[in-house]
Amino acid sequence: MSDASSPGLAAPGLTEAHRALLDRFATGDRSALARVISVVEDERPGFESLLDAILARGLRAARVGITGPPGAGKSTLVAALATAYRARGEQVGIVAVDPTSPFTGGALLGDRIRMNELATDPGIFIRSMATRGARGGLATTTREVIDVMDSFGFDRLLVETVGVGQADLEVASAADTVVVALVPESGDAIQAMKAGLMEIADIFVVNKADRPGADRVAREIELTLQFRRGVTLRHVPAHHGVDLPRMRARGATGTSGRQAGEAPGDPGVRADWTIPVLKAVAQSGEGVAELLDALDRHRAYLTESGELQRRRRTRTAARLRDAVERELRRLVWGSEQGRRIAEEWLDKIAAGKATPYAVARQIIAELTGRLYGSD
Ligand SMILES: Nc1nc2c(ncn2[C@@H]2O[C@H](COP(=O)(O)OP(=O)(O)OP(=O)(O)O)[C@@H](O)[C@H]2O)c(=O)[nH]1
Ligand SMILES: [Mg+2]
Repeated sequence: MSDASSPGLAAPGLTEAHRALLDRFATGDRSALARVISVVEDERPGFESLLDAILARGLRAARVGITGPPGAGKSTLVAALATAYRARGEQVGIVAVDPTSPFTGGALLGDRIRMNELATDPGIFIRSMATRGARGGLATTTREVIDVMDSFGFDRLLVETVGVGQADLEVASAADTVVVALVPESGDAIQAMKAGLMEIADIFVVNKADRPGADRVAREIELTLQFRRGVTLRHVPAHHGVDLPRMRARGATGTSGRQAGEAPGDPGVRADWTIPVLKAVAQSGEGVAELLDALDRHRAYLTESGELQRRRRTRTAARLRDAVERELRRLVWGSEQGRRIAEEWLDKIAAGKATPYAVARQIIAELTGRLYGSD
């Protein structure tokens, strides 16, 4: 890989047009950013080389994901956070992965006005992405668009996604910090647990606390966190000299299972993160300062504990797996030879003389010129 100042060298396959686009991208031209995102999102010819060149510039934004059920107030929270980060002088990128989000004009007029106000701020860039039905497709391109936004140079990236399916969880986990927004409506906390939101949350916000039931939902979440913590603690081996009563006392404040492990050499001390359960009225801005504070504290925790590095590494590993799978798909189905071998073997498979698995190995072996062992 070349250094960031010569992105062209990192991607020899860049077309002239993409090279020019990249130059404009590198100077902070927002229309170039929008264009790059479209190329990546639509997987237009040459998008991989373009991505290579862009990713070679490095990633450094503080990424915050906001997820939760439809209508929980995610966009309202994102708008409030964006405004607050702007007030600190940060450049803010917003990615909304949600077809019904106000960013795409699908919601009430009030939200749209708020978003439009945000959108006229040159320090804020908003991009909404449609949810696609394609198998796995959503998560893949979405994560790449987030990377593109990151490498453009925003200080802060806010990613809104509805927390309903696996793909949404994956998008949320492209963030360094995940905020789960819930509302007081009955059953929300239970739904959140079922949907796997408990596992990915670093911060909970019970939004719409102007409605009845917010305290109850907050308590339910606290209790669930406590319970999970209790279960985790029972597996801590006593002979490591861990001070169980002390840790249990900490666990009672709702410490999650998603923290760095024990500090090496000092098993009694953990770089812990206690998941806060906050209440907010996003519409009026109530509780937003507390959320900002929690986000700052989480950022500090991430860097001090080494957890940020660990999360980035996990993300990179997942990305690498995706990239390898995509390359393999392209190698096989993008080549005349691959398709031809598959075609030739179909009759034999049908006649019971071969299996798809054996043929798959055969195809890869022929295309890569490499023979597998029979193991
Ligand atoms: N009462 C009350 N309403 C709120 C609050 N926050 C947001 N809303 C309203 O709730 C509705 C949904 O808010 P959004 O911010 O669009 O929620 P969302 O989670 O982004 O919704 P989707 O993207 O469609 O899933 C809007 O009408 C908001 O004005 C709040 O704290 N209290
Ligand atoms: Mg929304």
